[in-house]
Amino acid sequence: MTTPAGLAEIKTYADGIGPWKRFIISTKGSIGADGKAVDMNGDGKVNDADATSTQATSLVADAHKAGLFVHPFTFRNESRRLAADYKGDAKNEYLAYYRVGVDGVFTDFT
Ligand SMILES: [Ca+2]
Repeated sequence: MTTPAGLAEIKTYADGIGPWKRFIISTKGSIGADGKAVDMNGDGKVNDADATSTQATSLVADAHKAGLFVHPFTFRNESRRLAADYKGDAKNEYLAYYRVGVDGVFTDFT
């Protein structure tokens, strides 16, 4: 559904898409020798704060080329839900996605 052909199919019945935000900008953590995700920030928990953002995919641009709006989900103002490079500030995550060109977002923290 996220390929140009899939997006063209969606355009036959919808005006936009609401993908999981990781389809646009994902996160990447580290796996230790034990095969488990590494607690990079040493807080005793493994979550999004132990990962960093990846380069954006072409999904937003591809969707716009197909004439679709893009409103990814779900944005949260919780440090455990924010990749380390957002430095615990949800505004940095919003900015990253708006710079990629999203038209709106679904959030739990308006
Ligand atoms: Ca951690």
